[in-house]
Amino acid sequence: MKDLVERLYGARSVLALTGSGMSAESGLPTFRGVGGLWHSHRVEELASPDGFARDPVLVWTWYNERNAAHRRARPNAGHYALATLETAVRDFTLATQNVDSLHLRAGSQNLIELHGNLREARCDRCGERRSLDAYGMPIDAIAHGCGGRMRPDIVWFGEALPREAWKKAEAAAARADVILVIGTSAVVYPAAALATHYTSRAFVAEINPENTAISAGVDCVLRGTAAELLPRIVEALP
Ligand code: BJW
Repeated sequence: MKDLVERLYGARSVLALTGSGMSAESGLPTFRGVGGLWHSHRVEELASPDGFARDPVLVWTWYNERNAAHRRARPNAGHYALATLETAVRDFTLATQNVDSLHLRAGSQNLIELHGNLREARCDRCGERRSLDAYGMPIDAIAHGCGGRMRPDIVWFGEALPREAWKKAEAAAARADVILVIGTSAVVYPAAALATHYTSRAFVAEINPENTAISAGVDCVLRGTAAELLPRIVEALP
């Protein structure tokens, strides 16, 4: 940890990449671990354009349940530590794969939501948007007046990430002195590439209780949880 703290102290530019493990201590499940979302649900049915075309009610029922869980959850000490770290570094970018809005609620400002969010739905034909409240998408409003269907404003498998968000994240990775990779298995691309392919100058540190696809290739591995380690790192900064 001492090495990472020194690197952070001397850094002009920092990128943090987070995944679902970031919100585990807020009570939200990860995707691939034991008890993860993909253990009880088939990915292709729920997180793909084909699955949505086949059964939009099933897909919305699942996302409405997740939306309700996100709203019940509270940001944890790790989310707050990243928001604090942002105030200590001049050029700090937080790129998250999460759609749960917990970084936003913890006060992070320069936030890129790589896989979208569950605050809005959009029509898959005309692009019209509507905000989602705690009840999510009313099932009887999925069919849109233009003939399209309202879908969650998130990125499914086979879909491109929002262009501006991706450009901004790539640029942040390319100029970063330190990249923190927190709570992600780093198997989903292109997000995982931020920790591996755009790191010409960066010291890359992983924070995760488990081994991941990138552990062997990073500069520093801290085995522990986000809510436990991130506050300690921020407190250790001079
Ligand atoms: C803790 C902890 C604690 C636990 N503290 N840590 C073959 C090779 C390479 C790529 C591909 C390929 N075949 C297909 C692809 C592309 C595909 C892909 O990457 N597939 C791989 C799985 C093989 N990617 C895509 O399709 C992407 N789009 C794309 O490539 O577009 C190309 C294109 C270009 C131009 C035009 C058209 C297309 C899109 C990917 C979208 C991913 N979507 C999902 C679901 C939607 C959002 C949602 O419903 O929430 O995003 S999938 C799911 O995985 C979700 C997550 O954001 C994402 C990442 O998962 P994450 O967060 O890493 O979770 P886990 O469970 O895997 O890991 C949790 C970690 O936390 C673990 O390591 C734990 O140990 C740790 N942990 N507790 C810290 N307390």
